[in-house]
Amino acid sequence: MQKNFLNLNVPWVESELFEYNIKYKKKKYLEYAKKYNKDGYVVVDLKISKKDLEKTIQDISALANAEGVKKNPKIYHYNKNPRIVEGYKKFKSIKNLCKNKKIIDLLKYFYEKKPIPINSINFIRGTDQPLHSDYIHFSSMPHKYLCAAWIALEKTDDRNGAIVVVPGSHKFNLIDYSLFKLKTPTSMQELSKFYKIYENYVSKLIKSKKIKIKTLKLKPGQAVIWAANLLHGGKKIIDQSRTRFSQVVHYHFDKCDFVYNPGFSNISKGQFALRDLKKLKIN
Ligand SMILES: O=C(O)CCC(=O)C(=O)O
Ligand SMILES: [Fe+2]
Repeated sequence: MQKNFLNLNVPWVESELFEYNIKYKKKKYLEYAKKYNKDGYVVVDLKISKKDLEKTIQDISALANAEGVKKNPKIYHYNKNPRIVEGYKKFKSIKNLCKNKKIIDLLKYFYEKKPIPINSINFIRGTDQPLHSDYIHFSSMPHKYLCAAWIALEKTDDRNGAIVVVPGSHKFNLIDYSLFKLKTPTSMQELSKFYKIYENYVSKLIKSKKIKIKTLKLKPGQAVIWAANLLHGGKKIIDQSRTRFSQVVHYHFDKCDFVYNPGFSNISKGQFALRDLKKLKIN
């Protein structure tokens, strides 16, 4: 952190002190930071070699064909395409993307804390996933110390389920289940009902605000980094024959008070289902 930096315990790049602190920051990623502050996401070129892209695709294919492959819970699958988790435990190529230097550097600059990769999800094809904010899945105290890097290993466009985002939505109010006056769920089954209520709420919010949804057409090796509360999803797949090899990594940050699972928390009652960041951390 720079001398004189007026530091509240909130992510610099999302804070009201963003403009104030600019003068104390190095110029290196300033243009990215301005875009992230305004729109809630940036696209960066990771300059991954063709060879590494191909190797990662090969490894993801091997994972998908392996027996007992670990996936996200059923409720987060919107088609039969697998969302493969923990691939970093098996393949160096996947782990390397979790720790990609450019992503880590950029996030340090944005958040003024050390980023900690906490998971990897690999995709072969699009997800058809409705708009949501990742903060409904991973939360922190202080708030908003969460972001994701979604990496295209091949081209994404209108037809193979590119990522869609709602620019500026990272500034919307934070949503948690207690706002819907729902009881704290005790099982995945209960949570899945509540999650549908949440998704329905987001869809109504989008309609009522008449806001624009932007499709991010990425080149192989480009990544989109999105902020904690940014609404995003997977565009409906048009061409079912197309693949969409990709990886998303979520990051929390070092030296927060705690991180928690908002799914099994009740924020209005001050009850937090704590997560152990040391255990989540990808070493
Ligand atoms: O890959 C997609 O289509 C969406 C993935 C996503 O939103 C996530 O895993 O947080
Ligand atoms: Fe997401």
